[in-house]
Order: sequence, then structure tokens, then C-alpha cells
Amino acid sequence: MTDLKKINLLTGNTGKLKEIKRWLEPLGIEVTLLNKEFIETQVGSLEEVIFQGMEIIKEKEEIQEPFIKDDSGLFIDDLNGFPGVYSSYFQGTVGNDGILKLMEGRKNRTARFKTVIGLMIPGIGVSMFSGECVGTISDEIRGKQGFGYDPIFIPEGEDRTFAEMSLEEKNKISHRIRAIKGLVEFLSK
Ligand code: ITT
Repeated sequence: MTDLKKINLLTGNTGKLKEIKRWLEPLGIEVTLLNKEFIETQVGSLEEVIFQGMEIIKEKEEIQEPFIKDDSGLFIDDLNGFPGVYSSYFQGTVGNDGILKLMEGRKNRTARFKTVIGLMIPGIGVSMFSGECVGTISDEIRGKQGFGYDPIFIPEGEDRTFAEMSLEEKNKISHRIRAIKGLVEFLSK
């Protein structure tokens, strides 16, 4: 297993912190919150958002310890992948009600959550790990767990939304966990 004992997570989203901690801490990796401004450039993919943001941070800040950044989004097939890289802005403005309105009358409700986790090791560079979870958009808001789009996303093979599942249940199948598994595998090498 890795000799990395501590990793900094750059986020303003405590839901992500909770999910990532729950996975990495049992492996003996302490996860601490790093409070730095992350500039998200409006580019075409989550990978580009992460890569460009991390490069900006590397140039602006003197960070000596390894850190990770998670960038995620909800991609709805019938909306050509919208809100995608704009998921944060969309959630903060019109929210889940806005998605349900856009989905009114649409038969194809398939969607996917994607997460890309960037790992910056000072002196070495950036590595990226991604994960995806396919599902459908529910007809209504359901459940109180989780955060963000969880109350309207039903993962494939389930009839509950992520927000109707416990953190442990979501953590077994989510996009984020799939990306974290790639990160953990990399760290164990
Ligand atoms: P940071 O950039 O500070 O980490 P953020 O909330 O802006 O936090 P993202 O840009 O990665 O994070 O997320 C885009 C949106 O998708 C945002 O509104 C999140 O709440 C939502 N989101 C991300 N992961 C999610 C998940 O696992 N379940 C539900 N919604 C999620």
C-alpha cells in the first residue's frame, strides 16, 4: 500500500469531502481540506477544467504537499450532455427543479454522472482518474441524503435516487468512487 499518509482536497463542497474521506481514511490516508481559490475555465471537458485549473494553482501558489481536485458533472443524453461542465452554475441558479422542467415530456431520461479527480504531486506533475455512473433522471425530487443532483438521479439497476440511499450505498457504485479507485490503485503502485 501507499506510503502517502496525508492528502489535501481542494474543494468548497463538503459533500465531496465526506465521500472521499469515507473511502481514503480506512486506507490510512488522512484527507484535509485545502482552502484555495480554484479557477474553473469554461472549457469543453472535465479533464480540461481540472488540468487548466491545476496548472493555474501550480503557478500561483507554493503548495509543497500532494493535493487532489474533484470536478464532476451531470450529463443528460437528451440534452446533448447539458449541464455537463456547467453543472455547478446550473445547480446554483435553477437547481433540480430547473432540470425537471427541462426534462418535461421527454421519453429518453438517461444521464450519467462523471467525476475526474486530478492529483498534483509537487515536483512530479498532474495525474487524472475518471469514473462514470449511468442512470436516469427521476420524475420528481426524492430523498434527503447526499447533495447536488442526488435527489433526481436514479443509478442503473435501482429504483431509488442517490438521495434515497445511505452514503455507504452510494459509495459502492458512484462515479466518484470509480475515480477514487483509480487514484488508490495509482497510489499503491
Ligand atoms: P468544488 O468545485 O468546490 O469542488 P462544486 O460543488 O462546484 O465544488 P463540481 O463543479 O465538481 O463541484 O460539481 C458540479 C455540480 O455537480 C455541483 O452542483 C455539485 O453539487 C454537483 N455534484 C457533483 N458531484 C455530485 C454527486 O456525487 N451527486 C450529486 N451532485 C453532484
